[in-house]
Amino acid sequence: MKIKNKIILALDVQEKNKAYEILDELKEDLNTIKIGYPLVLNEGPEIITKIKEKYDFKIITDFKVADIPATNEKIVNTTLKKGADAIIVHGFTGKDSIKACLDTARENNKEIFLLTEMSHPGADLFLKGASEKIAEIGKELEIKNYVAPATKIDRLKKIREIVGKDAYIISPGVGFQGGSIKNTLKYANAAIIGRSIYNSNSPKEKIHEFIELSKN
Ligand code: OMP
Repeated sequence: MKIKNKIILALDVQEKNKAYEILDELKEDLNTIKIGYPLVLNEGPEIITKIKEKYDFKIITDFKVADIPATNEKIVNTTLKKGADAIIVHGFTGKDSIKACLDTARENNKEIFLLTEMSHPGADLFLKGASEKIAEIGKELEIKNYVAPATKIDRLKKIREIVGKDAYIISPGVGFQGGSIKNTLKYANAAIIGRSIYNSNSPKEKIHEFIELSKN
């Protein structure tokens, strides 16, 4: 997955017209977007197919899949068949649940992103201890793609060390949650950015600011 400008837009708006407005504005600056519950629960899962047909974006669906293997398989299969290119999967549920997602994605010729550690402060209570183990399971299963936090650079660095230089890490928490794009891109391949862009008066200017900041 080659991510243009190393930025993935987290399109957490809820109305499809708002989503289209932002995508129209940013279609030259991006080639990858992330959509999840906020938009899909409001507009229905067909929104994945509609965006895929209307635009040229790679779509990562953020459903943070976290169930038993049999249920995970159904969630991943349905999502990918709607047109998503990849799906984000929680790691804390363990190896069998992760593997069910990975196998289903492979059957569809698509990908999973394994979420190792979360970006918000509350995640430290449980996920801090687990994230290294989750990354190790990912490595064991030969998972290529990971999600790790831009708000906790030491943790992002540690996860990069475990998954290795060839793994693909995308990192949320830049901007609104306080993470810096420049520091994040030292260890991650791309930054996931939502509110700072879609809530801005000029999403286009904002994204160009991030692109500049990532270089300087
Ligand atoms: P902003 O904080 O608005 O830039 O959005 C960040 C996006 O990344 C949202 O869609 C979150 O749901 C998502 N996210 C996190 O913020 N933290 C995580 O640890 C994991 C994710 C994610 O899996 O994408």
